[in-house]
Amino acid sequence: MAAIDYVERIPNNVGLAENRRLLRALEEWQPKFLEWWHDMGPEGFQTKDVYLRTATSVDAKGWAQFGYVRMPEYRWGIFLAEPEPGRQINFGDHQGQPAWPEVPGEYRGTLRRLIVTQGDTEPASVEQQRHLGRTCPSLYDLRNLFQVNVEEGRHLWAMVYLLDAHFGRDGREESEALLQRRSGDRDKPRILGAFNERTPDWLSFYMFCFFTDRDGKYQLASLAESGFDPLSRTCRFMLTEEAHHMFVGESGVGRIVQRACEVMREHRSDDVRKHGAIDLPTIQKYINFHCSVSLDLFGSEVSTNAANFYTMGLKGRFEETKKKDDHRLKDGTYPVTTLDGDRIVSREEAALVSLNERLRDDYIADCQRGVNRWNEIVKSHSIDFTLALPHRGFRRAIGAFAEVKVSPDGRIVSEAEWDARHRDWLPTGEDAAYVGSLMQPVTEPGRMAGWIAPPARGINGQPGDFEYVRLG
Ligand code: BYC
Repeated sequence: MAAIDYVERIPNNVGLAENRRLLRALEEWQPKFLEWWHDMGPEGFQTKDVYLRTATSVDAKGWAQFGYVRMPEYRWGIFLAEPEPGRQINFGDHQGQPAWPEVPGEYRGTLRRLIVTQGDTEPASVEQQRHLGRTCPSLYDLRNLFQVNVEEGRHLWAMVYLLDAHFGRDGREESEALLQRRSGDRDKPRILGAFNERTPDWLSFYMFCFFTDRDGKYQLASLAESGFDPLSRTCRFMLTEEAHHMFVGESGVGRIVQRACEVMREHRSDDVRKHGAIDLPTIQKYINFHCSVSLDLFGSEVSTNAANFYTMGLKGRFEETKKKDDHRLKDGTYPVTTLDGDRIVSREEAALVSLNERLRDDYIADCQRGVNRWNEIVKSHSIDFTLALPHRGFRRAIGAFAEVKVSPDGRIVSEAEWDARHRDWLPTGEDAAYVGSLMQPVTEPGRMAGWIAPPARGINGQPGDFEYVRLG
């Protein structure tokens, strides 16, 4: 079962050849996907050979194979994690019942909405990043960008498979619509806020991979708990790919921090812009922006949607089965950070409606671990500066804090103070212009732009001057 059928036009481990109706639906969708990829995928590199990994099996040993591929020829396909024999629904009203191989009729609309919301983010991120190739800091980074892009494309395939296989005509219509919305388009935007923001430079790209892909990790992990077994198995395999995207983000920002510190030490000055590096206060502003946008992706602190997803058995908690409670949550409470008039307070709310906040807490703790590792880099250069996550209420557009202005250190501030200070907290036009001015392509094997340190090691053990993308 784990082996992937590469003879078929659509590689898969779901026995697609035996399901003619589904095969036809996906074969009809495939050229539309390729058309979208040509129009909205990475600009300017479609005919180049890129050193990519491709999934070859879903088991832990050796699911990936590395080799040169032209992106439009990447073997996008459908890969589900191995079924767990006798898997049960582990939470909510259906706890203890066998996991569903098919969509339960009464939850059809809700489940479809969740899958569409998840699916919509995948092509959106490719659209957001499509122009970055032209300004890559190295071939290593260019290759990582494209690896992320093709895998987001595959994640779209994963959701389209679920829609086409389990939701009939509605599902096929949704699959088409996923290719029609466009990131940032006023008339047909992507569904969630963060996916309509711009990713104008590589600092933003790494921040996006660190913060926004990490929301992907937590949402996918919650959906991997789903009682709808095909969704669970799909998300479990997607999570293995997501880990690399977060690595690209954390190591990318870490290398920029490293370069800033090296330049500070070398020139005994904080003014690293003079020497073509990105200063730590600017990096902090980008953290503030990308963290706040990504915190919105968890939805409102108190949410009946989230309670319903859980009670219905559709979306669990992060590491649901490791938690030691009744997995129904009808009685418990959970501390939620929220507003009480003009004060920020922690209030016990019913556990069921607090599930978005609980997931956000798990996410913030994970982000903090990454920020700590960046601070280790700063400390190792004996520099007195600490990067920090902004307060969860900072610059929020969704949930209780959308009504007020909160400073990064967690004070409710007046409009006047916000107006006076927001330039210290968020990237200004001037900051973006400076970062933009550094975005000059470096494409010689082994060379690196001056604002970022080289990676600790190559991809798949390759040497520093490896030609990750053949541009010739
Ligand atoms: N922007 O009760 P509420 C990834 C809507 S990232 C716009 O507050 P709920 C990836 C919400 O839809 C992971 N709208 O929240 C990363 C609802 O609308 P309706 C993506 C928003 O429903 C990088 C209304 O507000 N996966 O994979 O409990 C690269 C009230 O909702 C936003 C998922 O999100 C927002 N930020 O939770 C590539 C998983 N937030 O229904 C990929 C699936 C809320 O009233 N989605 N709204 O019209 C979900 O689980 C939930 O939809 C959410 C929202 C967690 C997003």
